[in-house]
Amino acid sequence: MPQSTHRRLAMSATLIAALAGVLAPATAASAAPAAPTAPTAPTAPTAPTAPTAPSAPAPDMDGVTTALNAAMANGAPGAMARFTGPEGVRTRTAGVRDRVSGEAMDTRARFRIGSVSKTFSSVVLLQLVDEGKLELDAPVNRYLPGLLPDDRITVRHLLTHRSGLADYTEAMFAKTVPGFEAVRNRVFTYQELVGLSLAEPRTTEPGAAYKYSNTNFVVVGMLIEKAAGTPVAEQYERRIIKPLKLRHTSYVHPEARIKGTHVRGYLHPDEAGAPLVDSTEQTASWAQTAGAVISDPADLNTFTTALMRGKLLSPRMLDAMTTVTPTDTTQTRFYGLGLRRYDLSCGTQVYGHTGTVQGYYTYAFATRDGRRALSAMANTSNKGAANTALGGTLEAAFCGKKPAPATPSAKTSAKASRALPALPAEADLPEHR
Ligand code: REX
Repeated sequence: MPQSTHRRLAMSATLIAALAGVLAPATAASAAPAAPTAPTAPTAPTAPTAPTAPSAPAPDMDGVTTALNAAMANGAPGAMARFTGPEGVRTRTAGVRDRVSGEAMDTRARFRIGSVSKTFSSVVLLQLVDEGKLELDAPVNRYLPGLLPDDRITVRHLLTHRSGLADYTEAMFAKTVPGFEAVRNRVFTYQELVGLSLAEPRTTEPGAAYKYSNTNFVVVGMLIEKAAGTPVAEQYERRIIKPLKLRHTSYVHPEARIKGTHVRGYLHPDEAGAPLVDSTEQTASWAQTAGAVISDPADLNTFTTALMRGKLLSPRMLDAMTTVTPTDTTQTRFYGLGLRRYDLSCGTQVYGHTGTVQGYYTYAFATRDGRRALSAMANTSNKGAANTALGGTLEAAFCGKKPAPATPSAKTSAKASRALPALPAEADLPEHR
C-alpha cells in the first residue's frame, strides 16, 4: 500500500526517529491521568497549561477522492472513505453501491470487512489472555488437545501468522468464480476448515517465519469458544460491539444476507472481460473468525480509535498486539497480533487491517494515539489494481497534501524516479495469488 506511493526518503531515518521521539503519541500507559499537583499561588497570566496535541497534517480529502476514483478506474463499481480526526469527520464517495438500482455509494452502508475481522478476533482472544483463561506462549494443543499435529505451535504463533499452517483458501479459490460458487452457500465447521489446511504440507517450522494464513484465525475462533464457553458471535457482541455501541457491526454467520442499507459486492472473474459476479449474499463460512464480520465506515473508525486509545485492551495486551515484525523487506509493513502496521511516506505509523472477501476490499487504520482514523472500501475484488489504488487513501488521509514538487531538470527527475521506486503491493494480499 503505500504500494501506490513512493517512499519519500528525503527525511532521514534519524530525523524521523528524532521527530517520533518529540511527537511520541500517548500510549495507553502514558495516557493515564497525571497525579494531581499542588495548586500554586496565582501569579501573572500564564500560558495555557492544557497539553497541546502534536500537530498532524490535515487530511488531503482531494487526494482521498483521487484514490477512490483510481479504484473505480481499476474496476470497482464504487468506493468510499471516512476520515475521523481532531477536526471531525470527513467522508468521500464515488460510484455506486448497487449496479442494478444505480444507488450511489453511501458511507452509512454496511459491507463485508474480510480480514479486518482478524483484529476483532484478536481483541477477544487477548481479553481472554488478560483474564488468565489462556497464555500467549502456551501450545495450542494444551487448550485443544490433539487438534494440531505439532505441540510446538503456540497461541502467539497463530496471532502472528507464524504457525506454518497452510492457508486452505489458496486451493479453495484457485479458480475464483467456481471456487466462490462452490462455497457461497456452504456452512463449514471450524474442524472442517482446519482439516483442509492439515491435508496440505505445513509451510514453515513453528515460529520460523511470517506466512499469512486464514487457518490461524480459524483456530483462534476455536480457542475463543473453548476458553469463553460461548459462541464467538456472543463474545464479539459482549466485548466489542456493545461497549463501543457499534450499531452497524455484526457477526451473523452463517446468515448469508447483509441487513439494512448495504453495499453490493462485485467479484471480478479471472477471465478478462467476463461480467462481474454479484457476490453480496454468501455465508462467508469459509472465513468465519478470519473474515466474516460485517460493519460500516463509522463503526470501523470507532473500533480502531478505541483500540489504539486503550479502551479495549489493557496496556500489557495492547503492547503485545502492537509489537510487530516485518511482513516483507520494504521496512514499511509489519504485523503484530492480528494487527498490521504500515509506515507511511511522511513517517506516520498507522495500525489496523486490510480485508478482502468476494466483492469487497477494505482498509481500516488509525494512528497509535487513536486521534486519527481512516476506513475505506471498494465494492469489488479479485482486481488487485483496485485494491492497490484504494490503499492510496491512507497516504492522502494521514500524510496530507504532498508538497508541490520543485521543477527539477529532466536529468535530476529521472534520477529521482530511479531512486524512489514505487513499492510493490504487499505479498499477503490476494492479488498476488
Ligand atoms: C480469499 C480470496 C481472500 C478472495 C482472503 N481473505 O484470504 C481474507 C482476507 C479473509 O481478508 N485477507 C487479506 C478472492 C489478505 C487481507 O488481509 O486483506 N480471490 C477475491 C480469489 C483469487 O478468488 N483467485 O479477490 O475476492
